[in-house]
Amino acid sequence: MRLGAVLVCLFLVACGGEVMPPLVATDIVITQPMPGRQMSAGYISLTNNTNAAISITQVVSPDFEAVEMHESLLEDGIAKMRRIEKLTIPANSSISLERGGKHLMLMRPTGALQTVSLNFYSGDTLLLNINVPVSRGSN
Ligand SMILES: [Cu+2]
Repeated sequence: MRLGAVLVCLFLVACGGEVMPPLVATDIVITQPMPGRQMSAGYISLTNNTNAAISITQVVSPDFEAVEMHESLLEDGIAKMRRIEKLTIPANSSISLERGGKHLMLMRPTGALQTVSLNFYSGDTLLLNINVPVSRGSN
């Protein structure tokens, strides 16, 4: 009966009229630029609260001259990364950009990095804007 009560509560919360944003970013880490290189990496979890897949096709930041979406891969035992054109988050699911996997590559900072603003687009549509402090560690 205990489980039944919990399920009822969840159902009430879900139907409580609170509208969830379609796309939510959590666990955001923007690294300090690697020593001697004008590049930071961005790690983030993205949750799609809608019933349709969301595809991010571009990420733009006023704090960097260029932002690319990358994925890491092993080729003949050598770690490499390549650019990906879009990042798809399936309906009602989350994806994680993390070390050794998909990530954001933030190139050529336009000033001293303290807080980074990131805008996620699908085509011309702005899906999400976040502002996050840069982490203190170098990775
Ligand atoms: Cu990269």
